[in-house]
Amino acid sequence: MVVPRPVLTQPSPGSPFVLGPTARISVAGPGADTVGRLLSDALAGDCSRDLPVVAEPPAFGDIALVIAHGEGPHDDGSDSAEGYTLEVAAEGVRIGAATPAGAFWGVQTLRQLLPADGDGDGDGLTVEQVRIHDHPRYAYRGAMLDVARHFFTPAEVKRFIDAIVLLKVNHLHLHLTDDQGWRIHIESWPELTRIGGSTGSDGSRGGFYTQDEFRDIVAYAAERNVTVVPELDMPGHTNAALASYPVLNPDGVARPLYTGSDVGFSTLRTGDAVTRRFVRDVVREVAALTPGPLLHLGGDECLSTAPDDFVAFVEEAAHVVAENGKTPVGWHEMGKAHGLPAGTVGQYWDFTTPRDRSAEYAVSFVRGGGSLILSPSDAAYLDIVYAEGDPIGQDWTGKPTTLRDAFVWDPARVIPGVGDAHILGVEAALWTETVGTIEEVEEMVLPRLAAVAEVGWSPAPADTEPVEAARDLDEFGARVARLAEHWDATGTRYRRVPDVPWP
Ligand code: TNX
Repeated sequence: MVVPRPVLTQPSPGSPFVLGPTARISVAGPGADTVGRLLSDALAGDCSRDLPVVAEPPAFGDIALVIAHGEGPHDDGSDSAEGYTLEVAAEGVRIGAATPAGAFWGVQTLRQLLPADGDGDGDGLTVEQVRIHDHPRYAYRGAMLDVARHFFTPAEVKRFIDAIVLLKVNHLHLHLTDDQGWRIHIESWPELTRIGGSTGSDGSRGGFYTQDEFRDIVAYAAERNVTVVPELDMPGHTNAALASYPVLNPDGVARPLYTGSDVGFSTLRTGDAVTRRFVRDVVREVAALTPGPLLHLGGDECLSTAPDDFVAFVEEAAHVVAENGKTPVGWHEMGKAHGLPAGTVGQYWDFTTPRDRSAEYAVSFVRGGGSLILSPSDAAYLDIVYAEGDPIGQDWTGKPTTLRDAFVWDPARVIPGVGDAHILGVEAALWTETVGTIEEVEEMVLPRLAAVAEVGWSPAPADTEPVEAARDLDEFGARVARLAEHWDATGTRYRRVPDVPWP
């Protein structure tokens, strides 16, 4: 009963494991102590238990975490760095992995196998005997949080990270800049946050991360095997920057701050020396704050930038990213440019059935030696309403996105000619024009993120199998219902969609 569904689950008969009062977490191998501490912290929230972490061999009833070369699910031919094996027997639980990441995902599986018990009485914390071998289908399973439209504090971002890791999501894409706000302090352009960070959608309070706060978020994520992908959206979606510095505007006149929800009206003054310096400075500072390999440049919906200017601008900006040691990522429109650095990653946001020229733009990243992240907006845009008439959310995709819509699709069947070899992974995106609080964030994301996470982690359906047959919504819904126990125990909000037999 795990989400995402593991590669191989072999239940066996015999007495279950009981998480008894003397249970400890026994750790061995490099990085295992950190994973052990995170498991201990998680169990405190899930079932009000406080397990000591010890660097000793396991005794009867303990949970052992073993990180060593050769551990993990190698016997099925996989060499995924994020794989793990989990064995539950009456004598104890053993999680084996070759890396801390693998062990950490094994821990998330164990959390889901243990009944969540928010009352703290600790009775009945048992797990049936089972052997699980597991590794992800894609290296990239992402969740995007738009902190530009509505700002979310570092504590709220950490709460979001806590929610996504239970689902083995390993990338947090932070959409840091947009028309409504600039959220990362840039030492060389301080007005970006002083002015551009002062408001948000619907006149919300605004805010920004200092560089120290941002580093702290990145470190919190990294400890949980989550890589932060910062996005500086340009040359469109830049009104907050244009309000902060008159020189960045095509006419040299500062724009007023913007708190509405239109897109496509703003553009940097492309081809200009000051804009060039701006791009170099902001990319350099953000790259320096980012240990991860990816830096996202946006490039979406640049309806106010002349097509040739757009291409020249994104090519130059993407090369600046590469010069700073990062792989550029762009929304699929950036595929209009054919001079991007080799290996530039594209993020596809058109529908599960491509329209217009979106597939062609996406394919151009593959031609350039890059790969794709799939975020089809009719399946993986989690700001789209769940149901007609919802007070929160957008409906521009033409119909609500149900749990079924988020679940019943396959990344390798979206863009003709683009299969798993060219797909880095999947990402669910939460835009926040209409989403103002972290509780609302969670209700928009859960349970649909569980569906996208499973699409990204669990094995591909057989080529011959229609995707509708491969993804059994009833069976998935039953597993999602178990997740709700954890969400209830940890005070995480979720939407009680109709497809799930909620507890
Ligand atoms: C599209 S598609 C956007 C965002 C909006 C979102 C609202 C894309 C890359 N950008 O600017 O917030 O729709 O659903």
